[in-house]
Amino acid sequence: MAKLKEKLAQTVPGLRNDIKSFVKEHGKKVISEVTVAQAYGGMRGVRALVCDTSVVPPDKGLIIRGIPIGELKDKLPEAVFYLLVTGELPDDEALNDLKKEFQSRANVPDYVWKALEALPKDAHPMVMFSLGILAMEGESVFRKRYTEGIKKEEYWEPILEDCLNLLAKLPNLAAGIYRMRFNKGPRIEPDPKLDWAGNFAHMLGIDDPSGEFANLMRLYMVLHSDHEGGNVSAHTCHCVGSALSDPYYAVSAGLNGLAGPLHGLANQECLRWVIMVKEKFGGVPTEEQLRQFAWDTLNSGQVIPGYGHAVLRVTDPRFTAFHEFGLRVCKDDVLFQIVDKTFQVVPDVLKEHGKAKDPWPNVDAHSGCLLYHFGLTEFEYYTVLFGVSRALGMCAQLIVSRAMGEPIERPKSSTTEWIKQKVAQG
Ligand code: CMX
Repeated sequence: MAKLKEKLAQTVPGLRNDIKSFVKEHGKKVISEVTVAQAYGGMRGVRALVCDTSVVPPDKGLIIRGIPIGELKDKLPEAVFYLLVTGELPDDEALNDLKKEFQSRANVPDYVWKALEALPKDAHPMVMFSLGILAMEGESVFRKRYTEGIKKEEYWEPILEDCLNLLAKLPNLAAGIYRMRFNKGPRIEPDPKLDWAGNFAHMLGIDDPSGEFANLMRLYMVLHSDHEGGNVSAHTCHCVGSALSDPYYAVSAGLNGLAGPLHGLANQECLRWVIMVKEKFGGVPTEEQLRQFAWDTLNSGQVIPGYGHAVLRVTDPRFTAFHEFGLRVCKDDVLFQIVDKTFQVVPDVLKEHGKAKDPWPNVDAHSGCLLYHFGLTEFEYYTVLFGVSRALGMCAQLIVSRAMGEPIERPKSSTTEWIKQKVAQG
């Protein structure tokens, strides 16, 4: 039995019993209230979801199973996945075991490539990615076992199996999409000696004599892996998975939410904005020019992509991790310098503008310029990279949800009339 499965087999029964008795004893305790403004305002701050893989304190940013993301930036994504699922970092044996699991399951079936080739040539890479995953649904072990009849206590086992199969294939699928969509030549076969993200870099086919692009991919995959449970992609995946739709359905659904410009697509939008700055000013602008450009963006009714956050109220530590990488690897790059200068100028502009609750940069403000530096210039593709990484967290959350025996999600909605009556009653 794979080490990760062995570990879960030891811990899941205790975890489930713990939650069961906790809810039995304290089920009536109130942990959150809902105001009218919250009901109409995207449920911001309402605590009605459980997610144990990570938390995002507004003043600190992402913490995975108790470890701040800044302390995980030199880990492999495989190790972070193990941490997300189990709550512990793997030892060398468990890490190597998981690496082998991913290597041995990496093959993407031929019918997926045929389905993708049938799409319009200008299909968005996120459409191709989500569809490629959905096309593989027939591979689901969970669906097969469920149809045969499986006990609820055992759901997590075939869900783990599906998640390992799916995650193993994602770098291969995503790299194949890159090469197909942007006419980069034939697909590159995975190298069985490489780690998950290293292999992804290899299959993308970006020239990488220094090995730093592969390092960027490792960092990228770690930084975007999870962001607690209420963001659009995680919540969607969780909700779909709660209907016992298998991980192919659930992750594909989550990715469709990630594809929105207020969520994962912001990295594409962000680089577009930075390149507009470069083109307008023929290089790095002065602070005053940049300040004016930011105001022009706001005055035309647009958001400044890469800034603001629904939860965070400080500079995103993932932005900081990318910034440190950029300082080490490409500090003379013009786009890096524009991102750097934007960081010095935009928070004050947003504060003066007075609307955004969080004037600080999020992760999307930085990732694009680093990818661009290494020659990955097709920014329509950037959300796919985010998606490969975020699938780690979505899968980890699915495994934990089924391990805990969570029921189908079904909150109560209300009509505006009901809310008005409720308010009138005082
Ligand atoms: N530029 C301009 N205005 C902004 C802004 C920005 N970067 N961030 C927030 N605002 C505005 C909002 O549009 C809103 O305006 P209205 O009252 O006119 O609707 C107001 O400030 C209040 O918004 P908020 O409560 O601070 O932010 P929300 O929780 O509603 O939204 C987010 C959060 C991320 C969607 C928003 O900050 C935004 O649109 N940012 C730019 C896009 C972006 O970077 N998205 C990536 C987020 C990270 C991710 O999920 O990947």
